[in-house]
Amino acid sequence: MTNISEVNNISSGVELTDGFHLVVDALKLNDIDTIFGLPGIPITDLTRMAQAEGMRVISFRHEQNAGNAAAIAGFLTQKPGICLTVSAPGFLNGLTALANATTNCFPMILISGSSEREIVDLQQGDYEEMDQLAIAKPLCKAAFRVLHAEDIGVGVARAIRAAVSGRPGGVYLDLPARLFSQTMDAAAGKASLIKVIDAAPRQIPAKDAVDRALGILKAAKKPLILLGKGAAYAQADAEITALIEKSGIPYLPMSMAKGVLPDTHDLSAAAARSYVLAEADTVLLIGARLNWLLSHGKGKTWGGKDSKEWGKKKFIQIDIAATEMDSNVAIDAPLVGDVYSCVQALLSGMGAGWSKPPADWMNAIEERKTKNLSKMLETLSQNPPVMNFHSALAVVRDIVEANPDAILVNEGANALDFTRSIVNMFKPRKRLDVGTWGVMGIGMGFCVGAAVVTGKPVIAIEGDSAFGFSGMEVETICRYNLPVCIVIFNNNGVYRGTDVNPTGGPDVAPTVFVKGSRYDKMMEAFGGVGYNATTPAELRKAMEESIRSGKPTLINAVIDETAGTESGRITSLNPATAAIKKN
Ligand code: OXT
Ligand code: ADP
Ligand code: MG
Repeated sequence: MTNISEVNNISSGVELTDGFHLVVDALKLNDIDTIFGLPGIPITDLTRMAQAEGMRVISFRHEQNAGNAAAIAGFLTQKPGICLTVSAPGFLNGLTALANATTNCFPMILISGSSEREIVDLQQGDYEEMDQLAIAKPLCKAAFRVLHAEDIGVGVARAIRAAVSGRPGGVYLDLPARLFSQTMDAAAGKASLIKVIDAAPRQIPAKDAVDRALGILKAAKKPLILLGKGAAYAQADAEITALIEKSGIPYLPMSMAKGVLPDTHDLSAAAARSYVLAEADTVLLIGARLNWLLSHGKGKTWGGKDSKEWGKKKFIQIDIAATEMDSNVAIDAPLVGDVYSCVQALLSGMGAGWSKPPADWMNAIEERKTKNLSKMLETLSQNPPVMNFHSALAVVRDIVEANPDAILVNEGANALDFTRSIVNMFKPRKRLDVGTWGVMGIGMGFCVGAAVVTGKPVIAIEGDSAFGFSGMEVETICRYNLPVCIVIFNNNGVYRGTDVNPTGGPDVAPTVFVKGSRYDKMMEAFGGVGYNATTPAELRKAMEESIRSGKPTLINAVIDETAGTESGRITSLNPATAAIKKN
């Protein structure tokens, strides 16, 4: 490790600091106390020094998982999560997480060591040479490079502000190897650091925009509120609850907004999703985008006669990004500002005499809900001879209800979609999943990030394919002794385990894995607890024991390999299925 006191000895009485220390000091000054990363040239000493200076340094087996941990830490805390990687290959491994964070509006900073500019720019072949700044730029909100120790404070401050202000997202900070060993006068170094004041300033909506939104909402006969993960991120839980309860408007939570209000709330229309989307005449979007997950705000999902029709509904949209407005359909009342301020403004503008939505709208929703909920209860009460998604999730649903503070991480296709609709969430920011891209591989990174920054138990419901993308991090989970209970829905493959090679050749079908795999043994290899569960009763016992003990646990839940459908609930996006539907 570089020793600053050695430098100081030679330097005739002037106390010096160096790039390593300035980076750590700049982060600490801004209350950033955790780094998720993977050591190596040129940042190994940075990880050591950060730990020596009291920061938590969580070391991973692959940078993508460290990046995902940082991203979800950002989502949960509103502080940018830090991912630290080595140059070129480590940087590239972290880039998927950086791009995913940006897409999902999670604040994170990918800090990467890099090779020397002079050699990179002349392409002279440095160790792990790559023009990282140029590569990162299109994949994040902002990218900065620091060349001089005295600029580290500015670089870190700009990265923090860029990550959390406005629409949150990923930021890249490029630190060439030579920067770390640069020295400067310690007092001047300290004075060069910046404590960022009000990193994410409130953005108050204009009064005329609020009045316009209220006018439209008041005239609605069939209003609906849609909560997205921007609403969850905003930590405006009490204000959103007050708005929904005061207005009496039914709401739909997007996947990661489940739990902003408890899923069992009377005004939740989740169990009548198709009905309310098609029938509502006015929709208030709060921190949700009209992207593919909402069929772009048009077509049959929204009551249109074909896939193109739009314009039948009035949209009010709360979003911090003005450019989000009209991205898919016309927004009748854009409300640009932060969720907290916009919801507060609506609430105070509503006054005392706000009338609740017409009874026939509420009754029609209630009727659909009751029908769907009782259908669901009936399905969940069945106990088929081979455990399937439903009989396993009936157990998970009970365990999550009994442990409302636990965080649920979820990925897969069927394992994702069934969990989303079956498992109720009771508190905000407790459901973390594949997000806007539907990306596999967030699983173990999210588990580690969530456990580390919240200290709460984590339950991960993982498809067997999904788990494979980040599975090696079970060692990380064991190493830090995190209270993570991973349940693998093992149906022997991607979507199902039943596909066959049509040629009869020796290779199995592309979607099929080794049958009867025992993922629980992976956890045991690192000192964690493994279970193999073939019945709901075994699954329940294992999950209860895991939550009780808080020990790293992996439960291999054996699921009927015929039970899944192609791509889960998004079969229609498969090009072949889409072509069949079209013809
Ligand atoms: O109203 P209707 O009647 O329609 O009913 C709805 C609700 O009203 C009702 N509902 C309820 N009923 C009763 N009670 C309650 N509480 C209740 N709540 C709701 O239920 C229905 C459905 O409600 P839902 O779910 O809200 O609505 P819907 O219509 O599904 O919503 C639409 C969407 C689009 C919002 C929703 O479907 C959604 O969020 N989808 C996300 C889908 C997604 O992102 N999927 C992941 C990607 S799939 C694929 O890409 C995969 N890959 C490729 C790959 C990826 N992704 N990434 C990378 C890096 N590489 C490759 C791979 C490899 S998945 C995958 C692995 C799959 O295999 P696994 O082994 O991991 O998983 P298994 O499939 O389990 O084997
Ligand atoms: P979902 O997938 O749940 O629908 P999206 O990720 O598509 O959610 O949308 C989240 C939206 O929330 C983004 O458009 C983002 O700009 C917005 N957003 C994020 N944080 C805030 C905030 N504090 N205030 C207002 N809007 C926000
Ligand atoms: Mg599977």
